[in-house]
Amino acid sequence: MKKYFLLLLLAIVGPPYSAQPSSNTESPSRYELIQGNFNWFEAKVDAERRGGHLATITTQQEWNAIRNQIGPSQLEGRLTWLGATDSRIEGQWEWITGEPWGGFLNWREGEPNSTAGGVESDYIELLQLPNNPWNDTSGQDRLNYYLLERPSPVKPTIPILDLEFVTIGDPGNPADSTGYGKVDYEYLIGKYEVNNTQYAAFLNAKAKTDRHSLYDVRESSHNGILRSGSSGSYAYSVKPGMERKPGGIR
Ligand SMILES: [Ca+2]
Ligand SMILES: [Ca+2]
Ligand SMILES: [Ca+2]
Repeated sequence: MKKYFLLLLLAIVGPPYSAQPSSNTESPSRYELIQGNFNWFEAKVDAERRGGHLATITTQQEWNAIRNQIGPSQLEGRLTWLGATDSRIEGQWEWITGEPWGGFLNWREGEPNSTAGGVESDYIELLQLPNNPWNDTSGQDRLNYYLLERPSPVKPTIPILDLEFVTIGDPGNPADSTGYGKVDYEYLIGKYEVNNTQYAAFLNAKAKTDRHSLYDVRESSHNGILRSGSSGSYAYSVKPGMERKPGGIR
């Protein structure tokens, strides 16, 4: 019974990770404009030295996140290197991280045009224009900025983005002989049990202040998840050996 209650709560509160890569303010910024004097190759090395890479903009959501974090006016005032090239096969653009190409494209009209003054254009810069359309240019150009992307601060060991839910219909069903079981509305419930690793990630995302009592204190001595810290900064970790056991439950 309890288990279903937890899953139901999970369904109500929503999956732990919505698409908000830039909303985490506790770690160094996910995206940063780095100022200097770089050709593309120097910018790439500098980004790696800082523990990141030249930014890859693979979705509209990511571009929105970058603009939110850095500020459109900051970006639009600058020529900025990105982490993409067609140097291996002319015309076949690739992100330097190997992420799939084509989920988001922002070429300026007429670009990519493959050459600039007779020089191969195999590298992408963000242009100094509204919404920063892309231009292919020579990697030897010297720009004063590149866009640094750091790895996501949250790296769940088990993917929890893809939780599957099923709709529970039949609103207004009668209660069973215990008096429970009646629900007056349609709702979603997790299709599979979540395990402790997933549930701890959920708690870390949603229960720093545990307003909804998502962590069951009464069962803390024998469930699979430990809580430390104080309200507002609670942190949750999985007890060794309990990682794949059903979440939140002993
Ligand atoms: Ca990226
Ligand atoms: Ca090219
Ligand atoms: Ca061009």
